[in-house]
Amino acid sequence: MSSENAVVIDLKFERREVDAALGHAFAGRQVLRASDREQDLSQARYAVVWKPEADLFKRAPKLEVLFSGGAGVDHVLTLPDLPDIPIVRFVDHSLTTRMSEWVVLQCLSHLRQVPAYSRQQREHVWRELSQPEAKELTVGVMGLGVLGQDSAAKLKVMGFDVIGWSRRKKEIEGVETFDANGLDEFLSRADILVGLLPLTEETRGIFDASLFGKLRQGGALGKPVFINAGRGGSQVEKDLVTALRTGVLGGASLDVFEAEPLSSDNLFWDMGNVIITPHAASASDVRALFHHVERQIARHEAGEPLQHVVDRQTGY
Ligand code: NDP
Ligand code: OXD
Repeated sequence: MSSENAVVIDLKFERREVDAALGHAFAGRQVLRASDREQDLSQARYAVVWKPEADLFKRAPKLEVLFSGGAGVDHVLTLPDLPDIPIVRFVDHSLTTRMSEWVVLQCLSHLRQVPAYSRQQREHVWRELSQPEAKELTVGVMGLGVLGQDSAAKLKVMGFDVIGWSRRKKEIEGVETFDANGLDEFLSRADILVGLLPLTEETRGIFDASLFGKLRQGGALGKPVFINAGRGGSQVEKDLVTALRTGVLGGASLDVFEAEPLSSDNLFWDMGNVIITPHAASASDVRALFHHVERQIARHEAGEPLQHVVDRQTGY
């Protein structure tokens, strides 16, 4: 099989899942593993990467398209020797749906007081807590891209009042939207803030003490809740800990962290009002990822434009 159509796989995912998915993908095309240091990648045209090897681009100088193994591309854009070729991010129904499930689950968990009831269960306490309705809460979604828009739609189905914020204003039926200039007004209305932003120079550290202080106090939950599944680099964790301890925030759900994996002595683990998941809000389904890559390679080889190409200027 010619190595000129080869696709390099450099995914720091569960090996068994990658192997199983490769059994159904890239028929007629040579598949090369970057983890095999003996492998000659010099003629490969495509690479599918998640946290790739540092010298990948030196070993594979003829790449034409780089595919991110996930929706986020911060792990790619900071790579040394990154070639000037299109970077395609992963956009797929499976990824979108999983994220919306996680977002709805977290919003409902705070609405229905899951952290408090879990504590009561551990302490064998039978006490009913007050119960607002979803419609009494405004959920503010920061980032109205593929994931933010689907989450917003599904939160609305559950009855939440939903507002959204993005760099450029969006028109979304039933959702009041704000652009970059409307941030303060947007925050002042949110009882639950959901972060679904990419990590860029502009969004690094955006969730800080000043931002938490602008969220609505005294809503149906009493205190605002912060939920983040975008990137940990967007949250200032020392500010977040302080906000949770001082009651500026009533709770949080965190899937992403400044440093991952979260160290075993991190303060968040033992905060009763914080729900933690290990960067698992929406893991890439590897079979769906490879089918998406196959579709894009077919477009590229047919002379059609690639889809979901990253804008290097904005960084997402
Ligand atoms: P998109 O590129 O489709 O959407 C990004 C959104 O963020 C857009 O609405 C964009 O605004 C907005 N945005 C970007 N920068 C700014 C800014 N400076 N100010 C205001 N708004 C901004 O991305 P996706 O929805 O597909 O994914 C979002 C992120 O979710 C990923 O980048 C990744 O980091 C994270 N993710 C996390 C996962 C997990 O398991 N935890 C899984 C998958 C993704 P505009 O519309 O105006 O361009
Ligand atoms: C992604 C992720 O960006 O899983 O897809 O974080």
